[in-house]
Amino acid sequence: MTIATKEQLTAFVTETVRTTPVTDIHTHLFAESFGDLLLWGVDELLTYHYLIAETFRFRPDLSYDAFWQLSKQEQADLIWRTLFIDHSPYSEACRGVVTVLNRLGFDLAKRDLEEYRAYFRSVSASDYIDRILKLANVKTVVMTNDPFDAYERGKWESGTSQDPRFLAALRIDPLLNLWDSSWSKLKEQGYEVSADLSGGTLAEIRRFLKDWIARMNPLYMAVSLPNDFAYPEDSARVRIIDECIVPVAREAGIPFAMMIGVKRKVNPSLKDAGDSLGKSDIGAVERIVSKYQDVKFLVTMLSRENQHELAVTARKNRNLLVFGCWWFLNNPSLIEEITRMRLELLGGSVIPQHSDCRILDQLLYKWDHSRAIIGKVLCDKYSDLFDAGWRLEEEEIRRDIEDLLGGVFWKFLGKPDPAA
Ligand code: RAT
Ligand code: ZN
Repeated sequence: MTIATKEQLTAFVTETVRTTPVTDIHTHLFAESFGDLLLWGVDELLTYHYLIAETFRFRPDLSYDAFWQLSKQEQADLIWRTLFIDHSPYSEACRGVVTVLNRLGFDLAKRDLEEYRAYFRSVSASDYIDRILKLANVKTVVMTNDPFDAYERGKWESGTSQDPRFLAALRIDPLLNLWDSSWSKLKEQGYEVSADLSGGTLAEIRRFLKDWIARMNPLYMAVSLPNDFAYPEDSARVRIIDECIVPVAREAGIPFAMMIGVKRKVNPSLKDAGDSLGKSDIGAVERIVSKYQDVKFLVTMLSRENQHELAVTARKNRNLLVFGCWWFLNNPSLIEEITRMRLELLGGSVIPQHSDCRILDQLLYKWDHSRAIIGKVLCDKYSDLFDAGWRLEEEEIRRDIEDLLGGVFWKFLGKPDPAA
């Protein structure tokens, strides 16, 4: 049906963005078969590392050691009191908890953590996964799977049962960022490698990657890279990219995802909450994607300053697909600005958002909040088109939104959407 008025347009776009199921292309969630690797529930929500960093800002009296010695529930109590009772929870990470509790139907007026806890004790992981995926309207979740993590490796080796809603991504940070120590971990796994990359080391790294690709069937290989990532460069990282990652990505026909701009452990006392960001050299991205035009690259960058040049670089290289508003960018003001700019430069050839959820329940807020912004930006874009005289069919808008919330990803992979 053709949309006749702007009111109809806004209502249709908003409703379609709200109800279209999502493929969430980067999370830290796990299927139920991974056991306690899957985090969920109110204590996990409250001890999310984003909230730990915010708590310490209000508590100059609290020593890092004292905090880390508390049990999870005690940490959650302290965070709840500091960020939700002693202050109003309007930071994005805090608002997220409020959205989740609200969407689960809890009485927010009571602010009674014990009541929320009682519900989580009463529900099974399997029922809760069903409930959250349904409520969040997420059809597929891409995990982050680390073969350098002995605990997770154990899960894969014992043959995890497959839940088609959870798909793998092979994460290889230690290989590219910590070769000095990770080579010995490969050796322990039976690969004949040496620290100086001599002899058959590069071939053995390729064998390691292919073995894990065979085991996990990942949709892509991924790494987070520091803000001073350079390419080309005389380093173990770049040799491994050129001689292992790229040829294996090409052969397996899967993309290489680069998440660029992290400064790890600027405050080690904060543990996972102690990472920061820095501006990166877009030239490194430009050079690698244009050198390997037959390889697909998914790229997201962490600093706001890199966003415009990243979108322009994607205009020049169709093997580069920009994705998500990552981590410190996952805030309403920045999502809106970045999404607007990307749609203006790239049309719909972009993945506007991923959730980066570490806790299952967060799917509710990360997607609710992002959908609202994506919907708002799209309303503006279609409305500008309307003013320019273009008339849209409902079916065309539905197609565009399905693409933004997953279709673009699957087409880039060259695979059918398994949940379609
Ligand atoms: O967003 C986050 O939770 C970060 O801690 C990181 O996990 C980041 O997203 C990453 O994948 O390295
Ligand atoms: Zn992540």
